[in-house]
Amino acid sequence: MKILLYNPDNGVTRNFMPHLWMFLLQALTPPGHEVTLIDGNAQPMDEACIARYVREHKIDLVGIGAMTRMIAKAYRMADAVRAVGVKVVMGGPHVTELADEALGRDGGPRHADAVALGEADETWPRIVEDAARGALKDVYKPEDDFGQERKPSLQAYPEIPWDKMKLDQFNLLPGMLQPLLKRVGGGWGTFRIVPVESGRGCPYGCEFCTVTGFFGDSIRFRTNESVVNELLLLKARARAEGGQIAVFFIDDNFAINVKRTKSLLRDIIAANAQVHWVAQISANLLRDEELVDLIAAAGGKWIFIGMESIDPANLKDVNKGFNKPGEYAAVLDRLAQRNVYAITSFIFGMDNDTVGVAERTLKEIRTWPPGLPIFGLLTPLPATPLYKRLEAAGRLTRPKHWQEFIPFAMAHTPLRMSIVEAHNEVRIGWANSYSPEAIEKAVDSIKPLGYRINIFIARLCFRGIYFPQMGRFAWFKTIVENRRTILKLIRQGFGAGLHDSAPSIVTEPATDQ
Ligand code: B12
Ligand code: SF4
Repeated sequence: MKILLYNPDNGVTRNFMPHLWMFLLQALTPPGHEVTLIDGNAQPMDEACIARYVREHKIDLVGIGAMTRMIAKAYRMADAVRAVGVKVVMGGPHVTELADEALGRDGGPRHADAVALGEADETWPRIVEDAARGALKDVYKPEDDFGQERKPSLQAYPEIPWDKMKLDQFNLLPGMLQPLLKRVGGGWGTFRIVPVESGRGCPYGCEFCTVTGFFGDSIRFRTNESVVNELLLLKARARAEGGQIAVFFIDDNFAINVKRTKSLLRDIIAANAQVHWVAQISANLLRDEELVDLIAAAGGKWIFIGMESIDPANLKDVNKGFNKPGEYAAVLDRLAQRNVYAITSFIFGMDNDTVGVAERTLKEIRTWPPGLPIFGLLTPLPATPLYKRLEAAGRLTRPKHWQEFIPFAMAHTPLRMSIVEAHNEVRIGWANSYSPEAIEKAVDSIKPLGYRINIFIARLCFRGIYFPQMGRFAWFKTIVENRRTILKLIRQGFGAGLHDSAPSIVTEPATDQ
């Protein structure tokens, strides 16, 4: 069979990173089938386009995966594929929670021929074989022989053939500059951010989060050896093509078992498998100095921290009382001392938030080392405890908000301010953190040129999460607005020599330490 795995675009940002599920399912496809991957964020497609693609390439089966926010687009694309007579299987967190919606059993139209519930590592080969025999079932569940839910062990993790895969659609650098960039520093002809997982599951059960329900509260890990080998493969590919690769460890809490994380980091260092990487780690686990030393030595550059709020009452409300706002500054300082910076994520519209929450949060942020603050709104995702609580209290204003996705819009009424006020707080957060003045201040607070460039580029990219930056004109305008900072960097670059200004992502440590 010819199989197409398709991930719809999120309609807001061009994703900076492809989705792991596609690569994983491709690697788990039984032999004898041809699998093509299309990420709508890198290759935008509409309904007519996917229908044409499927016809022209004689595709026999289409697999679509989507988060809640892209599900409306996913359904439209699935409808277009089914209209040309090709079967569609859907998977991922949204259809796992609302399988009846995808299968048209809730009174709405049917969008998928089959739905894969939960983790599909073990069910995917069965789905492919059933589809090849023309015997696709409606629902595939990860179960053992006794009908008990079964979470795949990650001990025998498939080898994703990163060295052979076509990754052209995921190069983040503009095509016309590639020949020139190939010769800069350690080679910048390509730059890709690749998702790698080292484990799954999180026991913390925060009220708004899908993860504990979906992946379970027991944590499973890959072997250190399999993770290290994957990093070595990625590193070798980047070198071979005169480019750079950075890794996003997509584990929900990369240091959930500190002992195991330390052992993985030690193995990465011992194998010289360092690439620059980002990982998500909760603040409470970053108290450990030795862990932070190892993170820095193993290539960690950015840590995503779900801070959510600086108000302990809010954190308690959403079952995230293990976050202690009083220690945020110390945690960020500990990282910054090792040139590791943080992506700090905040949620506004929580039950104890009042007007002014953005300014109160920004006041704290200004006292911290520079990072990448991001601001969102409390969102009731289907099947989360938050959804159930708000539904029971009659507070959902758009109970099926995913059917008409609106970025940065609430779907319920906060308790101590209005929806419009909550939206305004988010706008204040973004506008203040990503103004040309704020970006200049963040860059100026760091000395080494490589890190200054790093934070500047990262800030420009993150700005686009809230302020649409699609298209050349939007980028041109952003660059003109930030010309003062750009000129400062250029001046420092010429002072330091061109090679010092191009830190290599593949080799460690960065050139300008
Ligand atoms: C990495 C990640 C991101 C990345 C982007 C995604 C990317 N390019 O990889 C970043 C950091 C940008 C991100 C952002 C956001 N994310 Co996110 N993210 C994740 C994370 C941590 C890992 C995803 C992953 O690769 N998992 C590992 C793979 C193997 O699992 P999987 O994708 O679920 O796939 C398995 C199954 O679902 C199934 N499957 C999936 N698709 C398909 C398709 C078919 C055909 C089949 C058969 C099976 C199948 O098989 C796979 C193997 O078992 C997950 C949490 C998690 N642990 O999954 C959250 C998660 C997906 N994100 C979530 C959310 C809410 C967001 C944001 C909306 C947060 C925000 N408020 O801004 C944004 C929006 C992103 C956007 N731009 O649209 C939610 C989604 C919940 C939901 N119901 O939709 C999750 C589950 C976390 C949570 N807190 O609940 N995210
Ligand atoms: S710590 Fe993160 S992944 Fe774990 S339940 Fe809370 S929000 Fe979800």
